[in-house]
Amino acid sequence: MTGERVWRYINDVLNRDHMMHLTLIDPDPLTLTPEKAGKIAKLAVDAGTDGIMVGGSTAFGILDQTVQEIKSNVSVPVILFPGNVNGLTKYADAVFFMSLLNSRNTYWIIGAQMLSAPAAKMLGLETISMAYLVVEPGGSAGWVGEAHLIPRDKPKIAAAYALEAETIGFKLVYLEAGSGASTAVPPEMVKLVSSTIRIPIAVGGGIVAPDQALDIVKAGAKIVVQGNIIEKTVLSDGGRLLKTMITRVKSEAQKKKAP
Ligand code: 1GP
Repeated sequence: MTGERVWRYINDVLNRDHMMHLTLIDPDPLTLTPEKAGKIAKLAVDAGTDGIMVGGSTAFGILDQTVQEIKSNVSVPVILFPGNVNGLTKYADAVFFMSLLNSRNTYWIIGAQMLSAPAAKMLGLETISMAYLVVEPGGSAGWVGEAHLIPRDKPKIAAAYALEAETIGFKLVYLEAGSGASTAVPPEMVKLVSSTIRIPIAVGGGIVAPDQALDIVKAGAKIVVQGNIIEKTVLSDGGRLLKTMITRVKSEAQKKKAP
């Protein structure tokens, strides 16, 4: 799919709910098969998530099949969240075309993007440019991406990067603490970034409790991304915890925007 259909969908959800919840699924041939990914996606959508992100760094040959399985289970957009140039598939609706702005290695800032841009075009994928900023502790994304990690107590650095991203023309800024991080991005950092830029801010990494998601949304995040906690809970509780969390966060976002 080309055009801006998914970008319009994102904006429609943000206009309607004042926030968006995305579920990240990281396929893995041993632990997260396509069939399991399809089930998780369905339960997450039933619980209220607005879209499915699919990582590619651990997919090892099952990315096409995983996205097809998810697509056959849900009707919300499936957006790729690639960890490298091999994270693309024509079966997805769009790709977050990311640049890890605080990497020390130009490969993660512009090299991988140069190598994969022709493939994204050839596959007909909608590209949504996203500035990716990795904050301490950073997890595997920080280690693999050779990030010069943004210190948790230095929100001004994150805000300066975000302003640079907005100035250059990125559509979104993603503040990443790392998948499975012991601590999520601090709300104080989200608050300063959101008061500095107008483009939407996505936040992910280590968000496991409803209160954490609430604090992040109150601080101004527009997109909350959760992966691990969803993979761990939805198959056993049928999506109850996730539904409670999304309902609370969406109702808080409505209050925040109420006149
Ligand atoms: C990782 O930010 C995402 O890139 C999601 O993190 O798996 O910790 O929810 P979690």
